[in-house]
Amino acid sequence: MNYVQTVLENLKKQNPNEPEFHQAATEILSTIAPVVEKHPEYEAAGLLERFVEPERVIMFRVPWVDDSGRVRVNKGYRVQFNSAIGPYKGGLRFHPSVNLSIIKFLGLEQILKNSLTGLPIGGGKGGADFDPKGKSDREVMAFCQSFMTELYRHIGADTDVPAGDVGVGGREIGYLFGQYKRIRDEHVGVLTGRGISYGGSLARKEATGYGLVYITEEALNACGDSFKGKTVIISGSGNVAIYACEKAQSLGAKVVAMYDSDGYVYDPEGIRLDIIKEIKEVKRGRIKEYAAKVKSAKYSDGCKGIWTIPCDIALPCAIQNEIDAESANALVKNGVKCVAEGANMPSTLEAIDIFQKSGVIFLPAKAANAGGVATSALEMAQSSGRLFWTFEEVDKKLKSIMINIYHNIDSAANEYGCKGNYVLGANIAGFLKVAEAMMAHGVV
Ligand code: NDP
Ligand code: 2IT
Repeated sequence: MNYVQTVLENLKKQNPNEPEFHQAATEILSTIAPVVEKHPEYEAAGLLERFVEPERVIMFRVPWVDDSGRVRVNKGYRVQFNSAIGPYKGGLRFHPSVNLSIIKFLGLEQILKNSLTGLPIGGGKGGADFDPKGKSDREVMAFCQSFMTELYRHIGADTDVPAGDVGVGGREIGYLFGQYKRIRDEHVGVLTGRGISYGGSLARKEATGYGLVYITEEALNACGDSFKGKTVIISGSGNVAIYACEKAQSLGAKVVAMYDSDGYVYDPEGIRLDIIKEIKEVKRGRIKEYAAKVKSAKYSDGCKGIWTIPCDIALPCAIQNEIDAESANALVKNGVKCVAEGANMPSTLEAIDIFQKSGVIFLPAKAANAGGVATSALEMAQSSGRLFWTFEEVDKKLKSIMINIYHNIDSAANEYGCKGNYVLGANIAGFLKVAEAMMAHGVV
């Protein structure tokens, strides 16, 4: 067994019952093998063993009181995975499915994603098995205050800067920031995705979805194509999905389907995003309501069916492993040309293999959805410099970061003789910078 295989086997043995973490590690380690072979000093320095082991894992009790007066207890997490190139940076996920395996897979991915942005941010991730859905604002506030009452001692503007992810949007960031400020008595950039009135960056809300479409447009342009006139499917109807839809539509695409965790809507006339925003952003409602409001739309229960709708471009923007082999085969059979991941690890390893073997342009999450965290780093820069950039300035920087990421992962793939393999390109380009920094720091 070579070095990479040994590290992966040990990781699986030492971290049993963490299937998502194994999946992300397998994808990464299997593609960086050629780099590791070129650099025997990495093995001598135990670099990979250190790379796959979080620097610190924090797990804590989050007690809070619900509206009926009952005490509830959730599990809170922060995985501070790698700080070689900058302070830990990555979102918080509040969802009942959250466990250590999910937070570790997200943290590991985040290291390489953050490296790809070209900005000085390390990798971290956190969250809780708390479900904000169906809770009152007061319950969400009580939970966020309790969560921060433990988390505050582990984070800081130069140490670890959390942000949003599934279930954590502007409302939750506001409550978390309020509690941090109250405990520490500091108004600093300790969280990103903050409201504009208290130091957030313009365009952060839009950044992940817009960035996804910018990099996809660049990849399409590289083969003489574009979003214009294309039929697009977007899964999810949260923050990433909504702004991916907005930008894709503005480039002339027709988005025909979206979903939430209950089911999907298919609207062959093209999704009316104003109605989706009203349902999701204003009322926190269910996507089913769209079909009641729009005559041309049809609602179906369950999510999987969305991938059987014919499309040119698929943008999975909901959750890990939402596209399995069966769904990938359905997309390919219906002629999909490009799949770009807005969500983290939405395609299983089998699905990725199917896309790549079928010649589909496949843009992996750590490159395709890096626009969110890149704009978070721009928010950090504005906070520490006491600057406030216009929407246009931030959007322009975001676009140029995404275009750079595309060219970096494309060059890395070419350099290693795997033209068009953006999974390999992204892993190698992201890893090299982290490895260089870790080597420079010695054994730490
Ligand atoms: P939101 O909470 O705003 O939206 C999540 C969406 O995914 C909702 O429509 C939700 O439906 C759906 N969803 C969640 N779980 C499932 C499930 N098991 N099956 C089907 N649908 C599901 O989160 P975001 O838009 O912020 O995040 C979406 C994805 O993008 C995640 O993978 C996240 O890690 C990734 N990401 C987010 C970034 C950001 O800046 N926010 C940056 C980079 C990546 P429902 O409401 O019914 O639960
Ligand atoms: O997965 C991600 O990159 C995010 N949820 C955004 C992280 C951030 O710090 O903005």
